[in-house]
Amino acid sequence: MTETEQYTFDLNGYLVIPQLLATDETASLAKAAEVLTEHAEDHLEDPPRVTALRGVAYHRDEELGYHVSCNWRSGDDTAKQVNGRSLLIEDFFNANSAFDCLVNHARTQPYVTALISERPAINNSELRVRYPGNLSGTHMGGPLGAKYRYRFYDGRMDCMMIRVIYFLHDVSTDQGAFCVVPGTHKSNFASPYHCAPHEEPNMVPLEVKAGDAILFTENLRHGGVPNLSEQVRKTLHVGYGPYWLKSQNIATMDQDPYILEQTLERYDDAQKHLFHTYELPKRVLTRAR
Ligand SMILES: O=C(O)CCC(=O)C(=O)O
Repeated sequence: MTETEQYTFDLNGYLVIPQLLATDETASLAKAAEVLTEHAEDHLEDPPRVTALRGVAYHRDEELGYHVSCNWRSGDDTAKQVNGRSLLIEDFFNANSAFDCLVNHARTQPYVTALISERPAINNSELRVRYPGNLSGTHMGGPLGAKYRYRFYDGRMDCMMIRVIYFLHDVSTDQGAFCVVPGTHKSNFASPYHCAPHEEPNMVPLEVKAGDAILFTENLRHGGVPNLSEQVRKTLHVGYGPYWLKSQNIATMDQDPYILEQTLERYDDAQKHLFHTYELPKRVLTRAR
């Protein structure tokens, strides 16, 4: 992470990183995302079901090892009849070895170690599929408590959770851009706005090209503006935190990461280490948070 990137991340709470993925990585990830989306669409309503946080129902796919839920998130009730859907396909690493390149990704890892002071682990993996009409509601920002806090401590940045969004195709504002309120990872007040992301003052949509990535602290206020185009937006999200923070996927929140033995068998030691979390004694956990 360069000096300029450190300054910018600390100031704004995010970075847009052009071409973090190599061209061949973008192509093979896009293909794997396409295949996985089709599979998830076909099996969405199948058993077995997992009831997750806030009562959201997921299908756990025992063949490919992912969890999928379908969400409606549109500001417009008429749009809801025909579109506005999104799929959240969690634990995509199990589904296809094409995703292995994102585990200990050589260009991403230095950002991770610059932002998380303890040994980092992967705690979140989702393929987000946002159909025309869909938006991602705004969340986070301000004083959230310890779980996702951003801080500057001991002469360095120290995040409890960061996420990297990898873009597999271009995304303009009208194509449902990821959006942020810069600086809200440090704000002392919760946002007073309870509206759709594109209606929130100070919200900035971030336009990107295929192969770009957005890196942000989970403390930052963020969401996704409506997809007003005909393009289905597909993005891969990978979250990191200290090794003792368990899964932050919705289907398996605060449980061990849902990584199958057969997936770990494909990985080298450094990759395996990124899924190696520990149970801390409760008293340590309370203090650390
Ligand atoms: O990509 C989006 O539309 C929103 C993503 C988001 O809210 C998240 O990663 O927490």
